[in-house]
Amino acid sequence: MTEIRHNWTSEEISEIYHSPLLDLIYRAASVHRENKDYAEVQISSLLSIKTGGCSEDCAYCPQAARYNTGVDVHAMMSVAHVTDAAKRAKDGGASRLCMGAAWREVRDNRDFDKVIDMVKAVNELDMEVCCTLGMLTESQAQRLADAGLYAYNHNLDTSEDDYKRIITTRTFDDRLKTIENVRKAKLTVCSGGIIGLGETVADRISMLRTLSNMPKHPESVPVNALVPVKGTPLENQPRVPIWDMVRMIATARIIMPRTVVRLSAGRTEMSLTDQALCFMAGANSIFAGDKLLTTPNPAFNEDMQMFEILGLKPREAFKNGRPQVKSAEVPA
Ligand code: SAM
Ligand code: DTB
Ligand code: SF4
Repeated sequence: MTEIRHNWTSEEISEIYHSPLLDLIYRAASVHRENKDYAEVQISSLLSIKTGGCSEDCAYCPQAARYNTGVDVHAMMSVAHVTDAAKRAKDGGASRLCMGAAWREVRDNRDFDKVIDMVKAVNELDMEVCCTLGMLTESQAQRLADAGLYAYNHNLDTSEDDYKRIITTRTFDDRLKTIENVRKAKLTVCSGGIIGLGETVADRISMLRTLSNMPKHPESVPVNALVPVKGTPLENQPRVPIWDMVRMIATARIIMPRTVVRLSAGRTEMSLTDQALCFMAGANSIFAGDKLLTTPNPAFNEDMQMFEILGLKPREAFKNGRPQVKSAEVPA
């Protein structure tokens, strides 16, 4: 079994990232095959529960209020709407629902109470529930955990050095602090980044180093390819070459051997062959359903055809155990 390490150096990660592509894929695939369930792919479905109008200035994001992206701004969705969407996602093969809100941070108000009700309702459907709501305090993380949340997504997006170029309205340390709060509440951590923002390869390596040197590796690491959206400062960024995506996924797989590595945004621009390479390189999760948060994604049935061709199968929910729901938060 590959040893789990938390002391990777930049040189070591860089050497892995830059190794000849086929050697890199072979090594990552070998690490991946130590996992007896290597042919299983965890499927998450995304749902934007509060869309647009965000106060932050993330240069990639169509939901930042300050950019003219034409995104349909929506207030909080109803719990009934979330339940319907979750049922549809489950029927489509998803084991996890990830609810996203265009918030800078969670506030202790009625909207957060509603999110708590959504978490309970989706948990009742026997699906893993994930949220991505921006910054969180420790007590907010605990409240989500008590309601039955399974995972919290909070991406680093890029390296510490590159962070200010992409986002000025919060710091890299703010990000790390929230991840710490999520860990304190014993939730599982989903944290990764985006490639194609105009970062250097050294930035990618630095971000991977931060993730792999956390006291506990994130249980899932999404690797997103930038979806350039008109109206954002990064609208004219060139598409990332598939080889960069493969290198990121393979490197993540090698340095975080037991982590679920998610082939995330950007799949509509990838062929089946491109995606097959990513799975070979150790990706074992996707976002499925025809929409990410605001941008298109392949439809469930297309992905099921891809799974059929590649001999992959969806992973069932709660393979690694269920979250504890506190009696005070048990749904009525
Ligand atoms: N507002 C919360 C936050 O920023 O943490 C949660 C929602 S935010 C949309 C979640 C993540 O989506 C971001 O951290 C970023 O990694 C990803 N994302 C947003 N826009 C993207 C784009 N155009 N292309 C790729 N990934 C994107
Ligand atoms: C993640 O790493 N990628 C997802 C999810 N976590 C929240 C979001 C991708 C968003 C792509 C742009 C959009 O659809 O708005
Ligand atoms: Fe807001 Fe999140 Fe988009 Fe940044 S990534 S603008 S915080 S919704």
